Amino acid sequence: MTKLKADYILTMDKNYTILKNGEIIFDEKIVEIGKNLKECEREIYLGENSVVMPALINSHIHLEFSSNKTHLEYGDFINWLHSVIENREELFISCKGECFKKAIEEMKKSGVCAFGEISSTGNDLRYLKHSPLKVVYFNEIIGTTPAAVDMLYQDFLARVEESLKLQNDKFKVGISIHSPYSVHPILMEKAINIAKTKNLPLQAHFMESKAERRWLDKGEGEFKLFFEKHFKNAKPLIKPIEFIEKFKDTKTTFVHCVYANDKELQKIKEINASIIHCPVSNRLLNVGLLDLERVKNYTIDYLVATDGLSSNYSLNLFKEIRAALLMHVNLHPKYLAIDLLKSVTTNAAKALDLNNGSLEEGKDADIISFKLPGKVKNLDLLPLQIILHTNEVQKLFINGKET
Ligand code: MCF
Ligand code: FE
Repeated sequence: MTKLKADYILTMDKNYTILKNGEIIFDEKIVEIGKNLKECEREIYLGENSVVMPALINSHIHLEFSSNKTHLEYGDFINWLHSVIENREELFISCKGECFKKAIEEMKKSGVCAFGEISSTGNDLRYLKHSPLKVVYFNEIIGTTPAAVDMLYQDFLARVEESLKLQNDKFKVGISIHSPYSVHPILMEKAINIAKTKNLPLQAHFMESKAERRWLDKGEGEFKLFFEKHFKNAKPLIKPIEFIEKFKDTKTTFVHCVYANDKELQKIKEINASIIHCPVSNRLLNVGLLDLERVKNYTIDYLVATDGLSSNYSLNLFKEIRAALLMHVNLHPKYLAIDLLKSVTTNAAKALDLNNGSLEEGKDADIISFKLPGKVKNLDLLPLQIILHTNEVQKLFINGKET
């Protein structure tokens, strides 16, 4: 049993309780949280201006692309996509053990205890077997060519089965349907059926760019040229609203949604899905900024994530939420900061079905601590100060073990 004492404890519980001079006792799970608790054999005071809060969850990344630094083209979504297709193999080959390790290490330093990995090859599985962080491993299905459907499905099935062998309390399996423009409806149907029978969470990129909107609505624009160049297949295969409907009765997160319209947001709400917002990725691919106010008006939960190093310069989740704080200039920083902390803790835990994200009795002891550079007199501003001043954490506990 360990007891941590900190100047500020941000519980992220339903009442959003902040404890000044608080204490938390835990083993693998959180046992008690409050003030002046019973004595423990191991007690640590974390020092002046110390903060304890739930460890963070990065709900959407692509580790396979972690060797990218300067290869991919930023500034235009379609050009980026062309550059992904051109560089994909080379980037995959150059990301082996050390590369995965570095990527995970960066997340870990920023206080991440769990991440949602989108894997299109299964290359990362061998390494993730020994990941120090919790993993939700989304096997990606992608491909529109009818003649390749069987082959793609067999490859996908084999990856799903390999990953299922690793399932344990730190490794969960999920399925990713890449997007409505890139997956053949037959493949989509089959993959979603597997998710339903095995009760696996789903994730899908959705309405990321204006080009995607135009292609799926009208079969026109830059995507038409893209498909003609790469696949000789120039018809959109599904209406966006039907795409969302296919995820009914599943646990799904839709990534990006920058160009989702009112009907689609309504549908996302109806099927109880959440949205993953990747502001830096959206900025670098120059697709625009998700309207968070609108998402909130539909009472849809949103999660913030980094996306992969394929469309970001860093996997540091504190940097990502700071970017979000600075980008959403129409929202009040004090209230946005609270929502952003929720987006990487409670909302993410709920969407990925993890037993963490808040400091409450019975939750997994996934906890971080760090120090602020000074006192915070007005506790309403604590979330904002945390986001402004934190890059790396001092301690990270996963299931109660310091990692
Ligand atoms: O989220 C970003 C941008 N949108 C779509 N896909 C990806 C992102 N980062 C990596 N990807 C992957 C995706 O999973 O790139 C490939 C897929 O395997 C692109 S599709 C030709
Ligand atoms: Fe992505």
